[in-house]
Amino acid sequence: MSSPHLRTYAYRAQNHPNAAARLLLETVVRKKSNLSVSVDVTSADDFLAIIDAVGPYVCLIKTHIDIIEDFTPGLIQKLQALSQKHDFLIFEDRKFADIGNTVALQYSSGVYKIASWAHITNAHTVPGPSIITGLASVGLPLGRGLLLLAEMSSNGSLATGSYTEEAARMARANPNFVMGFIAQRRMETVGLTTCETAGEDDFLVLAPGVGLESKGDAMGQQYRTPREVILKSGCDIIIVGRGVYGSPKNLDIQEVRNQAGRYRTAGWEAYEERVLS
Ligand code: S5P
Repeated sequence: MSSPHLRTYAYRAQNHPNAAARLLLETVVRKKSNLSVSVDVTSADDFLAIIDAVGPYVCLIKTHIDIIEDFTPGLIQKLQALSQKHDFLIFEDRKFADIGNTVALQYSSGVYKIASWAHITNAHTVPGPSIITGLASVGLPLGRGLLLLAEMSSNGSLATGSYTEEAARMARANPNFVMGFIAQRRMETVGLTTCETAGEDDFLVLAPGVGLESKGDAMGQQYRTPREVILKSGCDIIIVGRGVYGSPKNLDIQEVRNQAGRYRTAGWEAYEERVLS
């Protein structure tokens, strides 16, 4: 059997054990889009305007809900209405990083009640496997999916080597709730000993640090092109923030739409080349 990244998204959708991963892969196929836009703006109006503009081009909207200055619970209802209107899933980039009991409370409760609306969330592996147990106790009954941060796009990241390998092993031990990774490359052989071979697990790799023009920012972010990420590194979904919406101070919604279309095309062409060639 070929490595998962050489199979079509449609094939992988039919066989994935995690409900949120299946929904995501089905959405990717329906919309011919492996683009996730990361909407990192602080005003609720800008947040909704960007999502409404990019909605037709994305499979997934990534949020940092705690940066919105004028957050109200009504914002979640508007986000969900846009998710219905444009047919995309929601990924809250919460990066949980505490003991199981605490992350279960942070995921289910508080102001944001993330588990009630985010199909997907993510976690650092620093605390060890108990972070998965804690989050799964809340998310699995709701059909949610978890991504483990196995690597980061920022310069000097400590998530390398044996840390990344351990994250891969933690995922393999929890394939029902862990649907994949935030990483920069395919992960199926990472962390295997010399006598182990890759199993049938299909972990999706969602890759941030994607830009068509810029190579980075002034705070350590590093960008690669959609082609490098999808074709050369074998990741499944590109996550693009400022490459799509530019500077929130000078939002130009028509330009946001154009950029979303451009990244969608670049990501999809790279996928077709990977799978069909
Ligand atoms: O390694 C990472 C992991 C994440 S989730 N590097 C990242 O940049 N991210 C997130 O992706 C980051 O928090 C931000 O929301 C987004 C990248 O935004 P951009 O504007 O640099 O494309």
